[in-house]
Amino acid sequence: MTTATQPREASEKVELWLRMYRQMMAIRQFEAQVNELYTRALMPGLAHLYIGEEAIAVGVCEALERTDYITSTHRGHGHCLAKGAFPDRMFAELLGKKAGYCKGKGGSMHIADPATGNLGANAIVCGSAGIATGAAFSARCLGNNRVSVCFFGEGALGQGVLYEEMNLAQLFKLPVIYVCENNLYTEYTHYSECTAGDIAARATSFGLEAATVDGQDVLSVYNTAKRLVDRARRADGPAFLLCNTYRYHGHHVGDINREYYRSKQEEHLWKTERDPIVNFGKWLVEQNLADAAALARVETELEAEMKKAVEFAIAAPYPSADEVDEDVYA
Ligand SMILES: Cc1ncc(C[n+]2csc(CCOP(=O)(O)OP(=O)(O)O)c2C)c(N)n1
Repeated sequence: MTTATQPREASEKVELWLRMYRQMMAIRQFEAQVNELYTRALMPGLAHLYIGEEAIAVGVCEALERTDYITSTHRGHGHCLAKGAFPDRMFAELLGKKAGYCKGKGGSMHIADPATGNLGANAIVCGSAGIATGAAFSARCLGNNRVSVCFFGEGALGQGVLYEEMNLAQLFKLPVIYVCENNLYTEYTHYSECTAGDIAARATSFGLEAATVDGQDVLSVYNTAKRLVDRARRADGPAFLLCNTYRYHGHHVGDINREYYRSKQEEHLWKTERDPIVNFGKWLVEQNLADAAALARVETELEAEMKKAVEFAIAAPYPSADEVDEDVYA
């Protein structure tokens, strides 16, 4: 038996899937421009590109409300965009301009956007586990029903604070999800050389609900994240989501000779067979939900949008020297 709500639910799902495709492409095009800015020596410092990992930020953030919290990492542009930040203000931040999210004083690794619940990227590996858990604790105390997500790379598994936080979260049944993005390499070291045992079992040993997903499959990330977020919101406790993925570029934009720690064949395989955007696009076409030309248009539109955002940032003014000690707390 069909009901009147079924067509609406189906169309909402399609809308969600097309939005997820677009959002993944937006991150990819944003990051392509970051690489370009670095290569043209227009950006001070370095950046850590998220290309290849887009399905995780998008799948997880689509399972959240705008008012929910996230904390992010040094590889944080994707999380920030997926939670709803504006690309022009992000580029401005990367270029040290006053229009940036942190008035140009944070740069690539420290963008925060409270309006979208983004409590900030963090250059310290695992540096935001306490912040995300604290945000979940505040949500519990305030009774505002918000959920908190802590994104981190598998390198953070070597930091003791993660285990202190998971212990606390489980004891207090806090609404927090720890999302581990295992892109195989902690800087230039394969994770298997510095990570013993079963990763998800570390979380289950504290009693957290744990799940492992293919981080290149946005639907799998979204569906699992949604289940974990919903149960956290019901006060059923914290969770750990392990997403297996791959970064296409180097550890940072300057890491261009990667053959001493990973092979070209490995990179080629992930890029050609496991690409989250290409594969999701193929699926949308197979399901007759989009045609290839429409998806190509999405790419062109977003490329133009990101270039425009870069132009805004390049033209934007720097903060004046007499603002140097404003908004500085340490
Ligand atoms: C506490 C701390 N130790 C070391 C570093 C230097 N460092 C920066 S990024 C990084 C590797 C992080 O790897 P991972 O957590 O797997 O994230 P990925 O870069 O793969 O996204 C390291 C060791 C740091 N920033 N903070």
